[in-house]
Parts: sequence; structure tokens; C-alpha cells
Amino acid sequence: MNLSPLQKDRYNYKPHLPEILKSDVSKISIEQGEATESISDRTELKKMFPNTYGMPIAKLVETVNRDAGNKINVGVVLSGGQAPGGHNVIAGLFDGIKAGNPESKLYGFLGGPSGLVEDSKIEITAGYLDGYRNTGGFDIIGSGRTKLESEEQFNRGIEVCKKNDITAIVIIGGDDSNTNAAMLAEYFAGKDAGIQVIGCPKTIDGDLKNEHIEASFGFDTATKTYSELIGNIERDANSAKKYWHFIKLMGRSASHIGLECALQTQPNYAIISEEVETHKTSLTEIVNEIADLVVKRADNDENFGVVLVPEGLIEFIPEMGALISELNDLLADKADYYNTLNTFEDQSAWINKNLSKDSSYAFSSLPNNIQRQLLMDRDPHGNVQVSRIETEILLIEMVEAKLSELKSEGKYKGAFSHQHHFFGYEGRCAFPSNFDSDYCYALGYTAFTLIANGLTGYMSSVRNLSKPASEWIAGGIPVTMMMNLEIRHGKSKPVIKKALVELDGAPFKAFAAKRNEWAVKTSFRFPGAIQYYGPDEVCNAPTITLELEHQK
Ligand code: FBP
Repeated sequence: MNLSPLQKDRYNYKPHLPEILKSDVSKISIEQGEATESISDRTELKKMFPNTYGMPIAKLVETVNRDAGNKINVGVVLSGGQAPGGHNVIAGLFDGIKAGNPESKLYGFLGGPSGLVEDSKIEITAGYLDGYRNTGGFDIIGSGRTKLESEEQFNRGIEVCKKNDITAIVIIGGDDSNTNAAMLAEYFAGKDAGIQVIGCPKTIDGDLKNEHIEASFGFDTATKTYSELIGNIERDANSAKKYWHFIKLMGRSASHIGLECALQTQPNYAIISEEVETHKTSLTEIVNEIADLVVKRADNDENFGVVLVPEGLIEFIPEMGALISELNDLLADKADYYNTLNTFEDQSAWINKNLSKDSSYAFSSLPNNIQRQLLMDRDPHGNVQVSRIETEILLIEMVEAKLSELKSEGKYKGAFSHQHHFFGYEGRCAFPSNFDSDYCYALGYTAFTLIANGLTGYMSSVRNLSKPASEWIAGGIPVTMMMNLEIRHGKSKPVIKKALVELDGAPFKAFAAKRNEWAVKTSFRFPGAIQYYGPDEVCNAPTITLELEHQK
């Protein structure tokens, strides 16, 4: 294989570990606290999860565990979008399993959750894994977005595990995948199937976090990668002084990525979807505010700038959010008829007829290309695929129109040349930062210790993350504890509560305190590329978001 020097070198990186994980696995046990409750809807959730509701938080402690050496077979699944560090979760899990008993086996189900129901798998061996340690991507076994939620799938899961003598499954995924992991754990426990299920918190979006799960893995590397690119663009903008750059950043719902990148790079303008929703800001108001900023900077002879746009923005703009949810329901309920309409003209005419008056108005006010994007295929959860909606271009077109209006009124004299970018896939498979390499390995190793201690329905948890790895605290959090009921497509469903940007949280407050200063006066900050070697503040610093959250 033609390996890059960095790839070869990263194979040799030894992840830094929390103190407890340096002990022999036969000496790692768990200490359990009080019974727990879900964040809300307790009576209903208790009924839905009779076997796994209310379990205590588990903390790893150094005490003899006689079961750690049992020979076991474990299956692992990667679920959803790629996030840097997934390979290291598997490496940590593998090393834990083999440290328990070298005869134990780890199977990787191929292509995501569907691999489990289809019994499509490989055995992960030491030699095979060595080609993936400390590297980005999910290509070790592949990922997928199939939802595991039907009884038929759960029963298939039992059959496949029995056939392969697998007694534990680790599901590495986001909030939806971990919700499904909890349902699987409950179903297996109810059937006395003898199969444990443990989840691991993954998503670059950073929206799977709470009091007990401080960060989802991949957020650190992805935001560092995007921040490097944004910083480079800022420097280019400041050198050429001729372009406004509109940069859309991934993050399906929450704006954590946009917020972290704004704190890292100090752009002229950054939209935070949660603020737009809270203040019920309309699309026109957002456009007017950006146009106003372009005018002010032009008055200073600065006809350039950088605007960050969160991927999920469109759903948070009140009139657009209402439109999208009507479209989602319409396309799900009347899919058969809708699929008979062959031309965009027929589709949009039918859509307009079936939408409410307000949504039909919002739909008609959008350019044709955005209308088409809003009608594209939904994801397996029935959601519009926001990464395919070109919000950054929509904003550019609308700002341009506003500026020509202002020009004709004699209120704007500048030039508005623009470039647009979308940073998403560029960051999902980067070589994991040292932070993500360490964190992911620790999550995987912890997942094994939870299995070795007989737990099911837990998420692997590693906390105290703003401190050096040796001070991290490892354990398990019962998944039901993070759940509430939410209406999804008209039905009340148990789900892990998604963490959105909190407007009274430290990261947003830090951004809000500075953004006016960064807007008109050029104040760009250049984070540069992720560093793997060098002083701690250069190669081991966590995200600004994490640091600020821990200062509270
Ligand atoms: P997960 O929630 O599965 O981690 O995926 C997040 C994400 O990267 C979003 O930021 C983005 O909207 C989406 O995946 C893109 O999905 P796809 O990979 O299917 O294009």
C-alpha cells in the first residue's frame, strides 16, 4: 500500500488513557450510584422500558472483576454519518476484549445496522485493525443509516447473535442510533436473550451531549478541520480584498459546529440557527442584517468578508420550518400519488395546492432551485436532507438583490463579488486529532469494561474532558436517563434529547459578546491545521466550546 508518511506515523500513536483504563481489565469493576430517572415523561418511559429504566450511573473503579476474562464474542456496528475517531473506538473495544481473553472475538457488522439483520460481518483481527488505528473514516467496516426499530429486525438480531455466539453488541452512533440501541437492549432484556447492548456517542454535529456525555466524538476534529479552512479563506479575503465568502457548515440541526468555528476564526457574521428560532427572525430580516453589514464595510472600503451559515438554518427560520414540516408530512402521506408526477411543474403545482396558505406563500417566494432541493428524497427518518439545500447560495442571491435596491436608492456604493462554500464532508473523515484519538479509544475500551461488568442499555461515557486524559473519568450512563418523548411524524416516540445551542450557555455568550467587534472591523483569527506533534496548547487543546462549558 502506498501510505502517506503521516498515516504510517499515526499507526504508532499510543492514545493517552484515563488512569483507570491503565489497570489490568481483571481489576476494573463498576461502582453504581442511585437509581436514575429520565429527563421527563417518567411514567410513560418507565412503562416503555420495564427492564432497563432507572438503572444507576456506573463509574469504573479499581476492584477485582472475575468475569473480565470470560471468553466472549462481541459485535460492533457503525451507524450514521462518518465522524473522525470511529476506528479508534473499535481499536479500544478490540484491545479491551483481547486483554480480557485473547480467545474472545470482535465481529464488525458491515455497512451499518443493516449488517446485523443481514448477518453481514467480518471478524476484526489484530492485523486488520492495525491498518486503521488513529485514522479517520469508517471504512474499516462501513456505516449506514438503516433504522433498527421493528420487532422483526430485533428478532433477526437475536437469531444472528445466537448463530454467531455473540453476547454483546456495541452501537456507535448519534442520538437516533443510541435511542434504537436502548430499544434493542430493552427488547433483548425482555426476551431474556442474553445479549447486552452498549452505545457510544458519535456525531460531528456535537448535538449528542448532556450533563453526563460531555461531547460526541468527531466534533473536535471536524471543527478544527473547518476552522483551518475558514481561517485560510479569511486570510485570502483579507489579501485580495475583493470577495464576500458565504460558508455553509455541516450540522443537521444544531449550530454547535458553526458556533465553535466562529469562536475559532472570528468571522464578520455567523448565523446561529437556535437564535434565529428563539427570536423568530425571518429570512428577510437575516438578509437585511447581512446587507447592512456589507454596506458598513463598503463604507470603510472593505468590500470583502466572511459569513458562516449553519447547515440546518432553513428549518429554524419560522416560515421555512413550518413549510418543511408540512412538506415532510405531505411527501410521506401521499408518496404514492406524488411519485406519479413526473415534471417539476406538476410537482410544485400539486404541492402548492396542498400546502397551507402561509406555507404555499413561503414556498412560492423561493427560487426554483431551492424549491427543487426542498422536494428531494427524504432520509430514512423522513427528514429533508439539509446538506443538499444550498442555503448559502439562497442568502447570496437575496443579499445581492437587497444591495442593488440600496444602490438604486443611493445608500450603497460598494461592490459585492461573492464566493460560496460548503464544508461538511471535508471534515468527517480527517485523521482524528489527538483529542479524538484518545477520547475514542477510551470510549471503546470503556464499552468493553461495561460489557465485562454485565451491563446493558448503557452509553459509554468518558468525562472531565477539558483536563488531561489521565484525569478523565470513565463509566456508563443508562440511556433511558437521557430520554424524553417527542412527536415524530405525528407519533409520540421515546428519543434521546438532542442538545441544541443554548443561548444562555457560555459558548454562545462568549460569541455574542464579541460578534459586533468582529463584524465591521476585520478581526480574523487563523487557527491553522490540526497538529499532532508539539506543545500541548498546539496539539492537545480541546475545543473552545468544551473549555467554556467547563469554566461555568
Ligand atoms: P450523524 O448525525 O449521523 O452523525 O450525521 C451528521 C451529518 O454529518 C450531518 O451533519 C449531515 O447533515 C448529514 O450527516 C449528512 O448525511 P449524509 O452522510 O447521509 O449525506
